[in-house]
Amino acid sequence: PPVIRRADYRPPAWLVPEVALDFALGLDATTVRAELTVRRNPAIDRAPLRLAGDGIAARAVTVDGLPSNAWRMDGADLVIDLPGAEHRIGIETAINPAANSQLMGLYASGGMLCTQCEAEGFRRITFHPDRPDVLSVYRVRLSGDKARFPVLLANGNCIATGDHGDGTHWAEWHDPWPKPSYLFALVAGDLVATRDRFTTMSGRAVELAIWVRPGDEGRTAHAMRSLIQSMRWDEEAFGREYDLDLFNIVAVSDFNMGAMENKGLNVFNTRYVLADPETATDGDYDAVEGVIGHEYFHNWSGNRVTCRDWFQLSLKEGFTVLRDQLFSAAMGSEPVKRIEDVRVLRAAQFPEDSGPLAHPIRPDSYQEISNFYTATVYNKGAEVIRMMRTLAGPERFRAGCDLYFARHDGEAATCEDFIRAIEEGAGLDLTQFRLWYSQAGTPRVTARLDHAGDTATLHLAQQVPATPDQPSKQPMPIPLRIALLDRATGRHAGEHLVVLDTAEARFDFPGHAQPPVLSINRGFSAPVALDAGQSDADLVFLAAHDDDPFARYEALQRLIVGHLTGAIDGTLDAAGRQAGREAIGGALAAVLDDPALDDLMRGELLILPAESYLAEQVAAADPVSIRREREALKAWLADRLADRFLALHDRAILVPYSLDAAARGARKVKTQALVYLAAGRPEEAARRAAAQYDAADNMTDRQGAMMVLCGLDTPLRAQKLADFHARYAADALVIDKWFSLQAGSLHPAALDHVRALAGHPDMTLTNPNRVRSLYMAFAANAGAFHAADGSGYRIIADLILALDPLNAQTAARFVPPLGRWRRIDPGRAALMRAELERILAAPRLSRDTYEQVSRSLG
Ligand code: DPP
Ligand code: ZN
Repeated sequence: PPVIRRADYRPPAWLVPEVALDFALGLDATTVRAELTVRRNPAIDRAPLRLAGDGIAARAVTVDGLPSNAWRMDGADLVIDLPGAEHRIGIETAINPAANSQLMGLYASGGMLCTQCEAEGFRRITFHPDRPDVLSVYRVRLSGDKARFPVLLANGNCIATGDHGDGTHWAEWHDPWPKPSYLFALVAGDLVATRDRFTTMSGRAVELAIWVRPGDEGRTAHAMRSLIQSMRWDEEAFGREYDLDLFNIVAVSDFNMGAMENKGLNVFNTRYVLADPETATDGDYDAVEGVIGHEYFHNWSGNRVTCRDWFQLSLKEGFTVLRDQLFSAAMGSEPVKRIEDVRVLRAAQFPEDSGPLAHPIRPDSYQEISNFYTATVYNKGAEVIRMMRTLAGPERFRAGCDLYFARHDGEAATCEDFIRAIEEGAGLDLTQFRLWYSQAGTPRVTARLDHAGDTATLHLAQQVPATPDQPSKQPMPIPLRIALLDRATGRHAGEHLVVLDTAEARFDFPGHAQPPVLSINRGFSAPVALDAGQSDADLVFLAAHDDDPFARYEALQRLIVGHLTGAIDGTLDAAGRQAGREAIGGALAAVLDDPALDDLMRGELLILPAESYLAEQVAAADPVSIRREREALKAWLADRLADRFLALHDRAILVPYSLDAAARGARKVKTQALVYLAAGRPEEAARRAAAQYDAADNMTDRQGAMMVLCGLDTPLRAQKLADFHARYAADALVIDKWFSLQAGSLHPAALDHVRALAGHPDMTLTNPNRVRSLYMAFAANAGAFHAADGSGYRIIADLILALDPLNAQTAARFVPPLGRWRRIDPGRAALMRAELERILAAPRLSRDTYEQVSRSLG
């Protein structure tokens, strides 16, 4: 497949100011009549009109209303030689939505029709330039069977409806805002709406509707509340107002992504819309709020200002992730949200950045753009913009954003445009900062604190590791929030922002008669890996006294990571192991006892570093010893702190269900206590988990109890799994949990369970949520996936081969776990490579999977 390069960008030869689409809808036969008004880009002369297609054929072409044969196919492109500067092109195509298993373009899902066009799905509907720098005003006519498709939706406003009198009806939609084709959407089906209204800051009344299948309307309240909060927050925090009279959200069961920000018609994976206490966990509630916010915020950061080309994806995604993170922080606990965001970054993005698929947040080349909807583009992209905000301060950052929106409204912009607007609006020089956009790899920062006389001196050094295609790197500007804590009082005289922008630097801090304790990268001000070489005693001190909640969490994490990596790589002797455990036990006892902590934060502090993060800390990971050492520490802690964990569970189970922070916190620590007890007191844990399961009046408690039981060898495990399945057999999203719980469990036979579940009647390759529920949970379960005989790798490789012809985008998402082979012990690495090579040898591999596998072997 050809390689597309950022450096090769050329402006479009033809613009398409208007698009009119007429759909005669049918599940297995839909006819599309498109009329494009095309205008020659005066800057580029003589180029023919080139329209992209994918798996479609033109039945007829007209030019200025007359049948034409001045067109030809060039590969998948339709090319027309046009004499003038402006023409009207008519094209008729026919598609079969029911046969569209790729879920790109127009497809059928459970009897309804819907679209997904980002990034390049529109060309599966009709021929079009289908590039984000071609913006058009759309007029869309939908007609179809009244009984099958009583609801007909598209972008913008509904301007007319009618009945054909023959059992079919029609609706006409007009979107006044010029948009790129990837934001086009239509939905047709038997849907019911939950409705509300929002009045914008300038007084515009907006009708809100969330469309779901009949029967699901009782589960939309949280999504609607989140939508209204998003609309209000974007006005207050960013001055951004909604711009249509209508905002529609539709929930769809078969969906590759989480959701899609189509103008005025967001299409969502059901899992990010539907929530009620019986079927959704607290984590699900947060995810709904976050994704509703994310897609809504795209209306400005993505739709009003879109991307010039797909290399600029982080322009909208990194920025919008930052916006949704700030929103969720404002709706709940800011420190807890920050800790969660960093945990996701470390679990998903750090491994990407240190592996064969590493790429800058603004990539330089791709074969298939779907492969670049990554944790790097999204989550590291958000961290990079967050650093600009830290450097500027919130007010000046806001001024930069205001300038960006004002300057580029209605345009397709670049990352460079964004940086320049922040530079000018916020008054920053970001010359060197641009390296964050071009260099891949997680910088490693070393910090040492000296003390002499009354001065503390901070020595900092940075190193940016080599990544594919980028063997040598330049130093980047790394903003580090620091504080120097007095050992006697635990206080400090104020925070400093130091910027490390050279390979090495020193910073002097006078006024310290005694050596202070260094608190560094507070709030995770820079997305770096830090080696601060601090003693266990200092880390225990910080875990107890640091006034920055993130830094407090981080001190505890570093204490535990230091101990576990020593245990994993065998550098820890028996005395060191005991001393480390005592230090961690003491720090966690303090966390359990501290009355000033709320339970949400306590629950965060109790979460041990993830296996994937630990694997990042050692040169060649042996997943079995990582699992063994982590579980051994857990068991030791459970034993040492057993009374405290039992008391915590006893206290937490008395708190009645509600969505307030105290009740959510109680639910979090309730299951945390069981997680520890399961390692050290498995029988007690099983008994309590079964009781928690039986008494549960909400999914958080039920799933937490089920998770603990799934990891234990107890007859209660099968018993409660059967009950869970029977209870929720009709609810796909909960059955997804049933698969995930088993595939992700600590049970020694988890791999056998996965093999059996692959043949379960509820398993299907046609629903991405279901596929992910089993196989993603499995691939993330290091103890099972990395079975020494390679059978775990074979399961994932077989899945990729089976899924690739059906749904290439989702299939390719399973390649990265196999691509980690360089960081795994040599025996396993060879088995992982062998599976990648087996995939690569398969005939007719999709571009998506081919690119990921070949890069992974690279
Ligand atoms: N729908 C995906 C997102 O919102 C891609 N734009 O991130
Ligand atoms: Zn997005």
